[in-house]
Amino acid sequence: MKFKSGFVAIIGRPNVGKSTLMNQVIGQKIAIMSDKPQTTRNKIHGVYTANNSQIVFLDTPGIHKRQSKLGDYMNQTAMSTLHEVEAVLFLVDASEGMGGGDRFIAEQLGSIKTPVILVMNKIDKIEPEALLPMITEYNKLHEFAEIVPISAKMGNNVNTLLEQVQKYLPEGPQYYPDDQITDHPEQFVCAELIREKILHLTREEVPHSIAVAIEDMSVEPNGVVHISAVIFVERDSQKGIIIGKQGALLKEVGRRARTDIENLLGSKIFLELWVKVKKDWRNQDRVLRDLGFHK
Ligand code: GDP
Ligand code: K
Ligand code: MG
Repeated sequence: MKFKSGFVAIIGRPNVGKSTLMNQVIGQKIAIMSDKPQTTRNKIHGVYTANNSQIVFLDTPGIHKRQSKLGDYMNQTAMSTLHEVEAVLFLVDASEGMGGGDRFIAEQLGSIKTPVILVMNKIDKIEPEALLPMITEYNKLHEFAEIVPISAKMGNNVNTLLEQVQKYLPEGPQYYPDDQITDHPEQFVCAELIREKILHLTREEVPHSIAVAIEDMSVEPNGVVHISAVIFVERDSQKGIIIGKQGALLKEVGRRARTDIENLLGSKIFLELWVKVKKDWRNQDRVLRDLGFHK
């Protein structure tokens, strides 16, 4: 039997469970999760190697209606990715029914020839009878290659989904070794872990205006990894929120992030966090580039 491999994109509006699915498949916390929308901005590659095949997953940032240059960038990235992959997983939240965001994405799919698998997630929250009418609705918008109901959280039917995906892989090389699950630099994952902690610990108004950049990551002679990270916010008031009373919130962010990063790297770390105000960073192309959003 020849080895099969290929790239597969995961798309869907915020909070349908893309990161949860990725984590369920890959089995390690790589894609970050939060109840707040838009926590995943960059593509995250997860690699699943099994059954003489390898699937390289791209957790694409959401396809959104235009809001800012960052929104535009995310749309472009997401759409161009869809042409380059072997299959697209379009995730929807079966417990909520079709919403405007789902419809918007389904309409964008019209222009691509790549097979799209409709993945109806969160079936643990619904009665099975609720699926059929929803499938009928979705079928009106696009000709899906497959329709697979799953629970990413519980793991139900996720193996079936993987088998379906494997059908669409061409013969190809093993791109990554068996034990490699991501090709992103560790710095990116560290920044995402820090951002995740902030999102969990702050209120609604802050998350959309933050970005985390790793300024320095170096191993000291005693083996401790020294990481210096800057948290960018748009307003002084947000800086105050993130720092918290007598630095309490920032300390807690650091404590939680350090635990996760130490697990990830398997070594002791020293984490230094700075908060800087960078006005309107979301609309400045250069700043976006500085933060690693390459066009
Ligand atoms: P993303 O924005 O599409 O990446 O969504 P996330 O993976 O961050 O998930 C958003 C929320 O939905 C989280 O609270 C998840 O725990 C929850 N969630 C994801 N998949 C499932 C599922 O299969 N069942 C249930 N009940 N909750 C889920
Ligand atoms: K999310
Ligand atoms: Mg996500």
